[in-house]
Amino acid sequence: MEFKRHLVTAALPYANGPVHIGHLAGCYLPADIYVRYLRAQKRDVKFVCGSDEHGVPITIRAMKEGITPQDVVDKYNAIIRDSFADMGISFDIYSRTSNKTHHETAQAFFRKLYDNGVFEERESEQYYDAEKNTFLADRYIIGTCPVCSNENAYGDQCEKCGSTLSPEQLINPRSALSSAPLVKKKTKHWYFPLDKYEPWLKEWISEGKKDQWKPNVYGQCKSWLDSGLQPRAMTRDSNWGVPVPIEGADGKVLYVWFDAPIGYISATKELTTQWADYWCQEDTKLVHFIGKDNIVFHCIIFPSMLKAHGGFVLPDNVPANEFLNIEGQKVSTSRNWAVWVDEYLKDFPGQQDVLRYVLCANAPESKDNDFTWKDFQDRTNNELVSVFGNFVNRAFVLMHKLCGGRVPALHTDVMDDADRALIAEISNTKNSIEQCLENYRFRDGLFEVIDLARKANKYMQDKEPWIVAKAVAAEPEKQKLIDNCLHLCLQLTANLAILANPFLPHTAQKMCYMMKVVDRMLEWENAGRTDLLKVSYPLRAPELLFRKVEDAEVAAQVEKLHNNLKKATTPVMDNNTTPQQEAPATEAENPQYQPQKPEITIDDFMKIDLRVATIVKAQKVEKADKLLQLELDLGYETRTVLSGIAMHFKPEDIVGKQVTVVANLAPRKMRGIESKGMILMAQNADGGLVFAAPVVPADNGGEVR
Ligand code: B3M
Ligand code: ZN
Repeated sequence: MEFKRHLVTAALPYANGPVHIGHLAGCYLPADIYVRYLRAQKRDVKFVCGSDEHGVPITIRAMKEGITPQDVVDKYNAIIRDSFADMGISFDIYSRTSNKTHHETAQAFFRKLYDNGVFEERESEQYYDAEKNTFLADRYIIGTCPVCSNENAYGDQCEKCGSTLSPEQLINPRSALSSAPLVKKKTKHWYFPLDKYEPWLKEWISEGKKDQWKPNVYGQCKSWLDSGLQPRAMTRDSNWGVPVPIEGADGKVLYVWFDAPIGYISATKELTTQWADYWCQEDTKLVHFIGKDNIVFHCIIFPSMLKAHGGFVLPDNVPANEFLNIEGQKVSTSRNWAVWVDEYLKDFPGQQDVLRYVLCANAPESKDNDFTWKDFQDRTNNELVSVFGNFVNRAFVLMHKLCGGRVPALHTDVMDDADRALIAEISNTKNSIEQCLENYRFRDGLFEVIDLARKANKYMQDKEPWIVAKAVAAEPEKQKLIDNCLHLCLQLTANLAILANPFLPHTAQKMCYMMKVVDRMLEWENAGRTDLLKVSYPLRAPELLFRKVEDAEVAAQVEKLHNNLKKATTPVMDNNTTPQQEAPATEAENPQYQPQKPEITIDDFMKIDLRVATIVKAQKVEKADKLLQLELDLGYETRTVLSGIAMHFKPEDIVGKQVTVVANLAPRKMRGIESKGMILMAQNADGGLVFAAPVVPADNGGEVR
């Protein structure tokens, strides 16, 4: 199908907290790169987003902070909106689901389904707080977890052990709002019969999208469909949300996941009177960028709603990303283990593109990935500064030094194979990047950009114009070689600006300024050309495009993360649930309990020789921040074991401690030292480690069974 226009959406963030870099990497940055690329191609595209301002997380945050839900959304909507703007996430509109247009649009949508007889009305018994006169969402019911006895488990999930719960399973359930005893009361809700849409969904997804959607997205859909869909309540008892627009529905609002995706439609309506072209014309390509926890809502529930309503396009693609972990741990907003975008921007002013670069280069496109500050530093210093920035800077400096500050001519009579190869590289790179971006492979696209800069550096290094310059006095015709080299390097620089623009828009702007060209040069069709800068055109002095990230900055950020970390306690409401990056209740975010590994037999276990040992010596390993070199007394021998615990323990503090060693582990060399075995550690919720060792002193060398 030939698409005439694109409608690109990015998940509406809950306005109950700031956005963190996991949100950016998962959804907003790839969406922005895609849209900037389409715009550069002069394709018709609208990019819509906004704050999701309803739902239980927001009311919980309000209670926690002692303010109204409206205060909460006003506060966080502003913070989120500014972070996005600062990062150069170029929405055409950033709306809010509390807007009038949205309430009207969502209500009309519901009404249409209601009038068409789509919904099933069902009565059920639900917990009710008689003192506050309100039904209680599962989150508002607290009780003792039947699994781990945590006394503050929620009605939908125990935050301590990660179990998914229902209020019925809680021992001694109580209200989070008051001390009134819980009562059960009948309530009526409207259910969307997802089961009836199952055959249609199977055809649409299993047959239509199998080869088109990313495997992680398709796989999740398939497993939902395979396990069978159930009717889902699309209304809630609450006073915060979009009121249910029918008679006899007082005190009821639309389920937040019913109204939120309709927010994409409302935002488009606010943006343009032509909104219906984007939503109702077959030749619109609708693309939803989201994080993986939103897949079912965007691939199954919302399309079924659109189908039931009729007249709307369905998503062509939903390129959801996986999660970005931070320094090896899952992001957790409740424990404050996150890198917040607004704080990054304060700590690294003017360094938006550096973060865009690192997050794209390390984007969790097909699996969860890890963000570390060390990697941030390495990528910045070794790729942006040393490769990209360095090349552009040298091209400018040499042009000023050897070519009088003007774009030198290209003398075709002395062109050689290297020159021609470089020209070919430019258009090859353009084509490759197109392939990548059309297929949502943003990391690969970015690597192509850096790779072109790398090749350009090599070209310049091989041509050595600074050496050739020494011969020009004696052989004036050699100036032609210098001219050709710098002519091509500068044209390549102009191309780099175009190709990097979707990824690094601030940098592309800076480059335009240095080259004294207007923004229009950045149009995609100009990529591949080698006549972008006119001969004899005077260029500005270079500015450094990127600066190095210092060791001290890395250390400060890592320390900040650890200082911010809150112990995983579960006092009532001390929680900021289910933002983009955190797993929803069904797939519990649960840093302290890793999923259990596949079953093994007793024979498997008996192969492992576990022994008690005492640390008799400990020292740091040079140039390895994580490793400690330990000498262990196993009774029958002393041996060296390397352990990755240097971030957690000082060598002098652990001498004399008893440990459990995997004694028959194959030896391994690290940093030139042979490690014979491994010591066992237990990991706490806050990432801290403790020795897994006998509680009372035991004999060294004793078997642990
Ligand atoms: N606000 C959930 C989330 O941020 C939700 C997305 C809505 S997209 C329509 O994870
Ligand atoms: Zn529990």
